[in-house]
Amino acid sequence: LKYRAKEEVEDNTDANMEGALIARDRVGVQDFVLLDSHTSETSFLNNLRKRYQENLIYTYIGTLLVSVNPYKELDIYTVTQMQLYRGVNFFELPPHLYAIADNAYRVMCSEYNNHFILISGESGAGKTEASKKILQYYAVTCPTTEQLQIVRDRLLLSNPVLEAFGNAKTLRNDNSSRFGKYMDIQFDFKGAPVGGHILSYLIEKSRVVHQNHGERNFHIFYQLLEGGDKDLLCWLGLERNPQKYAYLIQGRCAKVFSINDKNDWKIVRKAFSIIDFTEKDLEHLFGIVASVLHLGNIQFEEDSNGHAIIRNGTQIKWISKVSLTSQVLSPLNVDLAFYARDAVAKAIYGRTFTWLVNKINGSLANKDSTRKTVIGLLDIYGFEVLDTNSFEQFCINYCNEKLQQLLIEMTLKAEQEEYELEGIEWEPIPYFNNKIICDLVEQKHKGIISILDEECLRPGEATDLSFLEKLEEKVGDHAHFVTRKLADQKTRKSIDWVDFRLLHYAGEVTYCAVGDFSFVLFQVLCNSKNGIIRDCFLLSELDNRRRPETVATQFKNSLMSLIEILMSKEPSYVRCIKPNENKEPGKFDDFLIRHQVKYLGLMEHLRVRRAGFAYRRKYELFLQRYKSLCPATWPHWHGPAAEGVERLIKHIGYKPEEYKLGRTKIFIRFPKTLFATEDAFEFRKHLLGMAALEACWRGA
Ligand code: AOV
Ligand code: MG
Repeated sequence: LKYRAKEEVEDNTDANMEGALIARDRVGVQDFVLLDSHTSETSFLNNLRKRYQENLIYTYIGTLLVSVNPYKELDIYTVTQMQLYRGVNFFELPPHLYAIADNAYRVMCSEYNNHFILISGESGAGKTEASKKILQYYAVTCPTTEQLQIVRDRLLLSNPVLEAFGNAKTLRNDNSSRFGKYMDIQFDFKGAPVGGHILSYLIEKSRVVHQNHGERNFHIFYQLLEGGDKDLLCWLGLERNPQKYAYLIQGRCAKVFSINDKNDWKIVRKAFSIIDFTEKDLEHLFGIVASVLHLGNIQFEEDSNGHAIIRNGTQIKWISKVSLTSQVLSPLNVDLAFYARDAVAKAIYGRTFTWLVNKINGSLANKDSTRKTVIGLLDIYGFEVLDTNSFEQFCINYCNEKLQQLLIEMTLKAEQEEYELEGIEWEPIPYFNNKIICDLVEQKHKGIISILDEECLRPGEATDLSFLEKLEEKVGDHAHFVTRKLADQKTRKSIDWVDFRLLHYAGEVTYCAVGDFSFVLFQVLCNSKNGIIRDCFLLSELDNRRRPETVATQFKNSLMSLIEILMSKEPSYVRCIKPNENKEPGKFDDFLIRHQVKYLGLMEHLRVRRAGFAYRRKYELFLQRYKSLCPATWPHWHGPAAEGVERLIKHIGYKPEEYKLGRTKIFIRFPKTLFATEDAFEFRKHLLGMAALEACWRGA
């Protein structure tokens, strides 16, 4: 019964074929590979829509999972459901995140290798929810001991803390991730989660000082004001009303219907205590949050010399009390003073976030040196287009571009190259390769980031306009790059802002860029009496500032090493789709979804899958696992592995259309074939006595 799914409709050989066909008509097929008609975009969309309307938000393309955000609570994430998916073969139950999670886990346990699950899709598509559900799945289903409970709790509770400081309401998503996150979950040889490690990517600092209409600052500010007890607020010099703070009112939506700040505050407070934050840590941390709010309320006026003076000293007093030590006396004009104020707020917040991640990592660290395997979860900020897109959107979208590239490399390209390499006959399938856009951004000397770096090295001489001119000169004729004509530039009022436009894989975005951080202010922060701030602004950094890496280059490098981390692991993919622009349950916006299906390359993926092979393994590995199924190969086969495999599959009766033999690997077309073999193996294992067999196929 465990194997019987409610919507088991793909099995045409079933006696009850008629019933299955009727069901299929209603709920569609659970794997796009099984679609009857030729693979047109329309039939793809129809299938997705049918399922969505039946609350079936998940559909496979082979082993890749497509998810459409339901925007409502579904009862498919219960513990009973989790247990249902535990240890069950991939296609025997309706598609689910749990099946992806379980599959990665089982392969990890049996092959002792590392995995990652890449969750992608545009802003609001459901990536963060998916990654949390996968983590919960492991927390509930993996074996654990009393000792390890704490690790499990910390893994789970790192989420509310990071979300409080790193997520915010945007127009596209009420809980939008404003940082990228890659989290390794470490497992011991018994498959128990024993530790974790988080890498975070560029948090959107500009949000601290500026929010667009209809957006909020990071959740933590509102949580603290709503939920913090009276004494705490009093100590921090804060008032409960968010309307009092300049950094919180620009979006004009401090209160949001879907968010319960008071309750979230409680969760975050509890999480802090479990993740091992001391009272001192928290005092400093909330001191920083408060200082940022006070900073935002500092107003400057012009004195008779044209210098900025602070209108009212109250905020400065509070800031000195809860975080900084000294005041800066620096002759700036009023505009620059405001600019410097915001720069300090952003820098403090950004670095505190990094400190927070490090602190959490400390509490997740497993010091035991025995070999561990990992499953990495990648949940980044999704592709987004805003009214004004700053440098941060440029980074976010570039990051999405890189992940799309990784996916192409690891699936479409790798798959086709492998067939060629293995000598398998194959009709090549064309696809759009976004490498050309990644190159435009990151290429040495010629890419946008290089050009930006060069301009940053000419302080005083370079302006935003000269940057734009350089772009025009170096990448002006690139197919994915557009600038306004320079003539237009002349009529623009301010040269602080420059625009250029990129044609991303997911759509067109117009960007403008600014910003830097003053040296003097850095020194003040180094001498702060707030422990966190002192840790975040190390004096030693000042010495290295002669030729600093720009933020763009740092980001580029961090992405490069992320890609390296991922490339060394076995991938699973979840592609999230956003069904409509209004966060509305049940609304399937054809136009919007068709666009995503296109740019995510889902059709190409399906074509490669349909024409291709669901499963492949090196002859040696395949033989080692299944040799007990054939008298000729059991217990030892002394000839070449390829011949052993041939004998083996003849013996168990593979039909010619079910497989192909490559140079080094066997390719199996349908998952069912493999599952039958796997079941036979399980049965055999049972007969032979498990321990002996396992020792044998591990080559012991
Ligand atoms: P994102 O991570 O992809 O956007 P989220 O995972 O935050 O998007 O999802 C956005 C919202 O959609 C959530 O807050 C939920 O209300 C709803 N939602 C998503 N998935 C589900 C689900 N499986 N069941 C019920 N509701 C769901 V961004 O971080 O903005 O790129 O930067
Ligand atoms: Mg998110």
